Amino acid sequence: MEKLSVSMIGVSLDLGQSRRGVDMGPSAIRYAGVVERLEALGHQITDEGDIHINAGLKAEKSNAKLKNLKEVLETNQKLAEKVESVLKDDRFPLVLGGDHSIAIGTLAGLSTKYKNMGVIWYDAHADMNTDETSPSGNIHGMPLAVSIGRGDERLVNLHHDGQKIKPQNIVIIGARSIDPGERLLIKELGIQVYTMHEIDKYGMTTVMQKAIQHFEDNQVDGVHLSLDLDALDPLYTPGVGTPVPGGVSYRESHLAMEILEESGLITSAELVEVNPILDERNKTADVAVALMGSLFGEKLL
Ligand code: B3U
Ligand code: MN
Ligand code: MN
Repeated sequence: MEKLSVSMIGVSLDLGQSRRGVDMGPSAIRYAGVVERLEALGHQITDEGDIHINAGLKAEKSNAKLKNLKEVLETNQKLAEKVESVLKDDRFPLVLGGDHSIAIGTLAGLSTKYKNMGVIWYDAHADMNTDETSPSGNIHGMPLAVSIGRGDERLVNLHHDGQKIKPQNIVIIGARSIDPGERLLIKELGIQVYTMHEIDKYGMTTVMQKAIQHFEDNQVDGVHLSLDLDALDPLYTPGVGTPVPGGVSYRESHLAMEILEESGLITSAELVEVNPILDERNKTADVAVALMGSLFGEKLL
């Protein structure tokens, strides 16, 4: 692949869900050597540092349907602005979370440049709840719905008004925990979802080829990879807030990243939900960095 100029942005937000610790994700991923790994491949990396959150340990949880809305909005606004400025400098945004609510800001920033962007949502969950369908009130279960214009208007209109990505440009891979409201929305909008069933039945190669074909058919102008580490089986990535058994394997995930790299389509990426407190010796961050190696062009021979 061509050598990229990458801007790495950490977002130490853990208020989009209920278990503390995922705010330390960016540190854990840095500690696992992400910069060294990508530099060894010839890319130029600028670490932009972390976006800070104006909240102490006692964040406001009063709105049970949208927990910590204020902090999540503030952080995502800053992230959207940062992503937009990175794109203006013609650099590749690599965002390190934090919980998955930060995808709201990432996608808002990306949508200032990409008007027909594809999104790979690699996740055990669909993250398509709204404040009305969410069983938890956790905003990290809502970013895909928000980005297509569904849910609370303060989230939907972040950075600029309305829909940030088109539902037909989304491909969800690895899903195995989908709530009733999410299922209805997926059906209503005809979102492409490759659950564990399709991965088991057809294999990861076919699934990724179908996803790539779908993006090519839609003539997307970029593809964002949103990589939730809970897509993998907890055997490989135990350090996540909501582990779900029966996930994607380590090998399948490397293969998925390699196929994406070969496609040459990826124009931005984010890694989310790494929680060092729940992890075993930084195992999950190590896997995240190894997968970035494959996504950015690492080859065995
Ligand atoms: N779908 C559930 C659980 C969940 C979503 N994302 C994660 N967990 N990581 C919810 O709360 O919306
Ligand atoms: Mn997620
Ligand atoms: Mn998830």
